[in-house]
Amino acid sequence: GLDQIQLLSPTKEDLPTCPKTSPFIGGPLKVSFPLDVTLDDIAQKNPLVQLGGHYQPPNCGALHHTAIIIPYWARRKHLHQLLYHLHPFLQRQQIHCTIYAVHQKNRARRLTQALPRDTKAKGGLSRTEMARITQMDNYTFNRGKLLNVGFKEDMKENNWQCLYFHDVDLIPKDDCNIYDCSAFPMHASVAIDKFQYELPYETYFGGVMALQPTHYLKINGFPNNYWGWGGEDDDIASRIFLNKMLISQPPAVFGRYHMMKHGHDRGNKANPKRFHLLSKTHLRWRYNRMNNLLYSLLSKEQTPLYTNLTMHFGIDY
Ligand code: UD2
Ligand code: MN
Repeated sequence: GLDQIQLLSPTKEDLPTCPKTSPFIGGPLKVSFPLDVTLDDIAQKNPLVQLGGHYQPPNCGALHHTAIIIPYWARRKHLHQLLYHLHPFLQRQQIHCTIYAVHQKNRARRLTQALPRDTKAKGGLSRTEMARITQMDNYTFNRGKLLNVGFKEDMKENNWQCLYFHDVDLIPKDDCNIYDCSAFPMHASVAIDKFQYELPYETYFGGVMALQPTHYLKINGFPNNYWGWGGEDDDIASRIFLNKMLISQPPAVFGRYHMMKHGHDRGNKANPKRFHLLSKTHLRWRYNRMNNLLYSLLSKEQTPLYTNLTMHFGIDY
C-alpha cells in the first residue's frame, strides 16, 4: 500500500522510476586493491552514500530494495576492501540499499558472567550445558546465527525486498551481476577464482546468496547450531530443497568473484559435527531457526559506510 511505498523511498515519490537496465553498468570489472585504503578515502569517493551505508539513486525511484548482510569478525582489511568495491558497484546498478555488518562480539563476558544467575541454586550445570558454555567462552564463530540476526534487525529498519547474505572476502567481478532477487533463492557466487570459476560441487551454496524475505520465512531462517567452519551453507541449501524451491543462478560469466586470500581464522575451526548435523536437517529445520534465536544486540552504530550490528549470543540449543 501507500505506506509501504513511502517507507521505501521517503522523498522520491515524484521521481520517475529508474530504467530496467541501469545506463551506468559496464561489463567485467578489473578488480584491484589499493594499499592502505582508509574508510575516509572510501567515503570521499562515495559522497552520495548516507550515514549507515545507505544509498538510493538521486534522480530516479529505485526498482530494487536490497539489504547487504555481511557476517563479520576480525576481518577489518577485507571489510574495507569490500566496501571500497561494493559501494560504487551498487550505485552503478541504481539500487536502493544499506550495507550491514553483523559483528560477533569477541570475549564480551567472562565465563562466569555468562552463566545464568541461579545456576548454583539449581545444583550446578548438566554436561550439555557446560559444553555449551565452554563453547561460548571460546567464541566459536557462527555464521548461520549472525545471518539470522542480520535478517531480523534489518527488517526492523526497512521493508527490504531482497537480502544479500555476503561473505566479507568476496568481490564481484562483473557489473551485470545485479543485486536484486528472483522468484527463487539465488546463489550469486557461482564462479569464484579460488575454485577456477566453477562450482566445487553441484549443490554448493556458499559465499553470496540472495533471498526474498518470503523465501527466508518459508525455510524458517538459517540454522543456529553450526559452530565453527562449514556445513551451514549446505544446510541452507537443503532447507530450500525441502521446501520445494529451486536455487537460481546468474550466468557464470556474470557471477564471477574474487576471493581475498585468507587462512582459517582462529575461532572458526572446521566443525567436526557438520556431517552429522547435515544428516538431520530434514528433521530439524522446523525447530532450529530464527524463532529460537537467542542473542543480545550490544550496539547498532551508523558509520559513514555501513551499519554495524554488534551482538552477543545467548545460550540456546
Ligand atoms: C566458505 C563459504 C562460506 C561459508 C563457509 C563455511 C565460499 C565462497 N564461502 O567460506 O559462505 O559457508 O565456507 O562456514 O565457499 N568470517 C569472519 N571472521 C572469521 C570467520 C569467518 O568474518 O573469523 C566470515 C566472513 O564473512 C567470511 C565468512 O564468515 O567470509 C566465511 O568464512 P571463511 O571465509 O573463513 O570460509 P570459506 O572461505 O571457506
Ligand atoms: Mn572465505
